[in-house]
Amino acid sequence: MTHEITVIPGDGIGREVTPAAIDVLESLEIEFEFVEAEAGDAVKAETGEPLPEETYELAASSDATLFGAVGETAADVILPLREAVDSFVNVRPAKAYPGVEALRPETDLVFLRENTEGVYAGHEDRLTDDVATLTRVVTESASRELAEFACEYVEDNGHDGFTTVHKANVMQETDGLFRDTVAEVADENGVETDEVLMDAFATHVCLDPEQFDVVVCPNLAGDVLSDLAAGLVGGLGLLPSANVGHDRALFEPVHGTAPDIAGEGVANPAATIISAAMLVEYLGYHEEGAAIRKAVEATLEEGPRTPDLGGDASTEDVTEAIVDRL
Ligand code: GGG
Repeated sequence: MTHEITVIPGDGIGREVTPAAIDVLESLEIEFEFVEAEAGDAVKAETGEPLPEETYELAASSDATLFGAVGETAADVILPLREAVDSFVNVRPAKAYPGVEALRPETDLVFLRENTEGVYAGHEDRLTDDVATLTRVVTESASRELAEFACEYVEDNGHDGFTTVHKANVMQETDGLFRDTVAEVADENGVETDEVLMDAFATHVCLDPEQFDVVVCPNLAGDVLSDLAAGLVGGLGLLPSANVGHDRALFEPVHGTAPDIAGEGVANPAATIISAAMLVEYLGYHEEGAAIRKAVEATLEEGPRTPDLGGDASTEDVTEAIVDRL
């Protein structure tokens, strides 16, 4: 069986780390057909359109999508692409690896981020020169769907329960609805939960990350707090993600385009390659996914490493080492 995978490298280091992940996928004994599509800042500069219709349609119809990174056009590209794959949750594991210098080497977290609404729902207006507004949307149905996924996720992956992160003491209606719905679903499913205000979470996760495991949170909080967790484990080059929908999914590193190093060939491919591991696991190839993870972990521990991790290897060197280990 051949799996059709849409590949959207995007901009900046997205164009360097995506081919690295393809090299890894091509070294597996799985049949893929990769269809490359454009989106992002460069294609907008060329055509005026950041997300060509063809790219949207490909993501909406292929078995899975591998996405690199976009910069200024994030709202015009990644948000519609998540809609194209009907994604309701963004799974973002943030874990420290042996051999990688980390502020908190004991960190091992998984963020389950609501992926359709909150302040990312797109209801933003410029009313006057002085006033801009944003409507924050939270629905019972999206909160319920996320919570149901979280209950299944903790059961399937052997976790004891999850922590809900919110700011319901200030955003009483929106995060109040989010918090209450998530608690209700956990209760219906017999899953243990606790809850923490998102500002307190930011402090506690820095001081003692081990007290958290699976973290369920609204959209913006999940985006920001997972980047914070990247700081605890050694950097954004290590965080993969899966945008999971009902029938398809899109996989991307958590990092952006990294304009400071783009074009130098030294971007860390680990986040995208682990995202590729999540992709093959999503397609049902668990042994292959585990093998990719093992090869990445061995390479992080023994080298070669890219400069963000203190090494002097190139993206290609690291990718080759991972493929060799596979
Ligand atoms: N691959 C990740 C990427 O391009 N990130 C840009 C970004 O700003 N993403 C916002 C989001 O994840 O919601």
